Amino acid sequence: MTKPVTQFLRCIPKGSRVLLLTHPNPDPDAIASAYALRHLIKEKKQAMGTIGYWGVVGRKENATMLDLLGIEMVEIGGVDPGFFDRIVLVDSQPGQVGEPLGDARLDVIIDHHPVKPRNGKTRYEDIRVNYGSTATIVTEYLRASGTSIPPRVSTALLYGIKTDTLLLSREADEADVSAFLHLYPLADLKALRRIERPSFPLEHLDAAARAFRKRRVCGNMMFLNIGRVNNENVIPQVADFYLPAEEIDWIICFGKRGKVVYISVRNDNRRRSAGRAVHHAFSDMGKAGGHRTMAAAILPVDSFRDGHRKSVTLQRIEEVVIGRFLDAAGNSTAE
Ligand SMILES: [Mn+2]
Repeated sequence: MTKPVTQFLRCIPKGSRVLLLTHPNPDPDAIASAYALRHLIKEKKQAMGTIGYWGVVGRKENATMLDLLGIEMVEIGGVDPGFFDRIVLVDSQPGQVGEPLGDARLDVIIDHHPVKPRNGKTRYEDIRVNYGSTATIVTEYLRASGTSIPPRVSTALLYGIKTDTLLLSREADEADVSAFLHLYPLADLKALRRIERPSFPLEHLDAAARAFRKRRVCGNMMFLNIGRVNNENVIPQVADFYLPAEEIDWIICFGKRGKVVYISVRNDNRRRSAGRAVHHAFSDMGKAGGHRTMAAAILPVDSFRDGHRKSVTLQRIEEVVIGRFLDAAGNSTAE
């Protein structure tokens, strides 16, 4: 039987231009998989890969990952799919991708999520639902093709596997463990530590403390209004910081920078999806979406306007965020 990596590489013409597309609001697994495939097709096919994403790269960890490993991604809103000879979708399947590419063809899908029924033909699909991460599949491609894995690529893949499997404690397959062991000695562990434990600037701690004093708790949800910020990264960081709070399953943290309101949502409660709640609550106002346990929205301040009133106050933002989120989450028991 032909090896999967051989079948994949057959779909990539020599010297071609390839769009490596992640899902919306890409997580480390999606980013790492696209980044490592970019390396593979460059080595094997002299092909030029561009990593495309849409939505939000919200977490400080993800931003640090891009920064430290020198991973470049482009927002696909500004990309013409016609420019590319091939489009490869990683860590996702159409339907999860949404509409921004219109009906552009997909040539390859590499994923580990449950198979979604759909129309549309591809050249090659490798969907392994028993795997804990797409990074594991891509690691196997690199190994099977005899491609060397540089430290940056190993570090990205290792981080992808770690986050998607919660350090091999969730839905991990033997293949994930094997990929992990292969990558571990090749990775830059110092960089990995810096990605996993981004430093917490003192002004972020200040903002966290202020927001906590004015917290609003509704059942198992805690709303934290950070107010005006100079750097929107503080918002997801504070949301992560308070998530372990006792009796709290949800953190909804928000703030305003210039003419934009940023909202980060985290949840511990695996029965409900943060991404769905955020999408439901805010998608008519701006960008909104995410995953089961973490989600984000980026909304123009103007979308908070109250009829004829000229300015949008922080108080108004808080009321809208809390009101809409409680509605969306179907929880009306406010404290
Ligand atoms: Mn994944």
